[in-house]
Amino acid sequence: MQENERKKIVFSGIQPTGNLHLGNYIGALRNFGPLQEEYDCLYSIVDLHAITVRQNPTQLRQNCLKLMSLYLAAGLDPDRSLIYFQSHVPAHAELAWVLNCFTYMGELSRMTQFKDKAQKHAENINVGLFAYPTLMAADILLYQTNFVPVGNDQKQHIEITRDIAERFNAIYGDVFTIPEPLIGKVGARIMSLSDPTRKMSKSDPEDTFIAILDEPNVIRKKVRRAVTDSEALVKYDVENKPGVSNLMSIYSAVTGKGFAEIENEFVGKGYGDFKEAVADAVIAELEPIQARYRQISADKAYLNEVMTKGAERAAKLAARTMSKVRRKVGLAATQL
Ligand code: AQP
Repeated sequence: MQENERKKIVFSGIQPTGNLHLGNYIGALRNFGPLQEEYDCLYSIVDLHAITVRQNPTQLRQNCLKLMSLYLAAGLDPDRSLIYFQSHVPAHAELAWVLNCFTYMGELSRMTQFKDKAQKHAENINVGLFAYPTLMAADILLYQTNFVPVGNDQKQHIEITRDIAERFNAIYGDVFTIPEPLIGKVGARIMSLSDPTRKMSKSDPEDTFIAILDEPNVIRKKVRRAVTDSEALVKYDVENKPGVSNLMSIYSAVTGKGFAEIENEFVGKGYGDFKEAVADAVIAELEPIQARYRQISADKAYLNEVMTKGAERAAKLAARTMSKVRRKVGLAATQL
């Protein structure tokens, strides 16, 4: 790349809503580090998104720090990537408001995540939950993002982000870069261990997911208990063997082996052997991250420094887009 050529921008975020699981790791987090080589990356702890569902305030604060420690333990380098809390850059909320005015109720009503979460939290279907995609669009568009690494479940939200940006640009000129999703081929949708037809989710009961920070013996127990079928055949067939296929996706994602190779490896062997191999591979993948996490999370001064610097740098970048947006929509500057 020419020295004067600007690197493309990558943005992604994870909600500090609980224990990060293997789905978050395989679908998103583990893809973040390698992107730092080629792109200018921003990785946010999206705490404003988290409060669309009721949170315990003390726990939310702890979860934010926990998530930042995990980002760092998974290989994010604060000298190369911008790591910050979403709520420390008020421009996210400001742009989200503007974008709300360019987004239709019908569009938001079609979002699968809204429908799922409205069902899960029927007692609290708030406006924030409904407008979640416009805040996510603001996160992405504020930084003129080119690529958004996410799991498959977020594809629809990237599509609406593109629609909103194109609509805005059609009225006001080229204000926003149109982003594209980066979705991995394997493991973009890891399913629940107890119901492999549903995605693995932080807010489901503990035994349905493997947390990144689960102890090795807990991981082994959870894999052993994962739902499979009675055929005793390791074969990738999502429709008829969703449990086995899910474990194969996990195994493939952490070992790099293809599905055919995995099927051959376990010819004539039962699910017992297969599950032990899956557990071994997952433990081997997560143990080094867990060790780094224990070190990093104990260093509060370091975490504070990363958090503060990240917010300052992100706020500067966000201010550029925000001042353009304000000018375009006709909000008066503070100096006449
Ligand atoms: N099961 C999954 N498989 C692959 N990728 C996944 N992601 C989430 N679940 C899976 C990806 O992880 C990133 C962060 O997700 P999030 O913070 O938006 O929240 P979530 O994990 O999608 O939500 P959960 O697990 O259902 O928790 P709650 O209940 O708190 O909302 C995203 O890139 C997502 O694609």
